[in-house]
Amino acid sequence: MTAELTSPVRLRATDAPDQPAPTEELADLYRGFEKELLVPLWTEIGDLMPPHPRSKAMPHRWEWRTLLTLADRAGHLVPVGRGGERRAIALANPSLGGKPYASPTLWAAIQYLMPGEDAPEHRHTQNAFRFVVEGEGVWTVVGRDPVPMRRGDFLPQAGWNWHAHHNAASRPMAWIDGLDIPFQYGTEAQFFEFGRDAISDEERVTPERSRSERLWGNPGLAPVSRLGRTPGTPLLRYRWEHTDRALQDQLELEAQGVDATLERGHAAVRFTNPTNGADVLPTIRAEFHRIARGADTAPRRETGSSVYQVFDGSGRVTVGDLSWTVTRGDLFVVPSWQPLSVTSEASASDSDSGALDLFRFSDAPIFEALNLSRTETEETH
Ligand code: 1HN
Repeated sequence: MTAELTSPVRLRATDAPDQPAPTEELADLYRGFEKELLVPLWTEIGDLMPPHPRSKAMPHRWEWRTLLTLADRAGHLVPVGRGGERRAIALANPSLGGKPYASPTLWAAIQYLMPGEDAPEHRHTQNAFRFVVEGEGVWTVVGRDPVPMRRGDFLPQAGWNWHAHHNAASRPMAWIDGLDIPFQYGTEAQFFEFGRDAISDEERVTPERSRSERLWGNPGLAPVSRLGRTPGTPLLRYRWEHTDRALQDQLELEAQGVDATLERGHAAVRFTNPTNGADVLPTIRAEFHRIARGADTAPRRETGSSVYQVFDGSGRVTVGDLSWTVTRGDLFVVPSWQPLSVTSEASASDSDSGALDLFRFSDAPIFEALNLSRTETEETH
């Protein structure tokens, strides 16, 4: 607590109604508050109870090409191993004081693994996922189950699961990691443990399907003996071929006019836990959005923050007062209650469909669980 916060100067600067004229007696009262580590509400209420969310984070975009170049340099200069654990380079929101936080609740990083490299085994209470924009050849070993990672795959991993990564390919590989690190930092309830220094030979194979996929990856079917046992999703890999087909099917159904609930030119799917249809992780929601060529989305804002990555295509994104063109791999953050709108603008280098494909993750499960979830859409369509 600083003197500034409790001094009469600060009080006079506020709009607090019906304040007495400053006197020596009043100044003495405020010195008394400060000495006893007390803060009167009437000097603070505007900041403590704003009329609507005012995020400390700001909208920002990071260009994938720049991240990839720096990650590759790190790959050649900085080893990965015990202690540092991961060659992960976090997005630091420009208004969060240099902390490695994309938003007040979410961590997002590019992770880079050189050919033949291992990232050692550990576990932590933080919930995590990987999303792959390019490359293949890495598998992640979660609870001794080797899970291949390929472009477009989404790999959630609930807290307290052992995990390590290995790059079996002849080329470096990059992907993004999302974790609830900033949120858990605030809870002061985190735990972390080192695992084995090396994974076993049996884990150094790349099966076409992981054990997790064989148990949980058959649509609409759950192994009876395993129901109701995991806090997050037991399915460790959501394959691109399924996501892509679901999006394509939605867009086609909408274009055919046979389903009036679908949004025009905008397909959206949520990654869900096959045991209960809930979010994949207790604190993180993950979705995939496809905006058809030339389509746009109405400005929309919600409580809680999101990070997006462009998977394919190009477009224009507006968040609050800021606007950027985005292309494959670029990441941007949408702070709480800042309106977001997106326009798909195909460029010559984009894939045939000209659609803008966006991977999104957010802290929505936290806000929904606490009854703090609110959404507003500007109806311009
Ligand atoms: C972690 O375990 C991973 O397993 C990525 O790939 C990023 C950031 C902080 C702490 C642990 C991973 C992480 C992390």
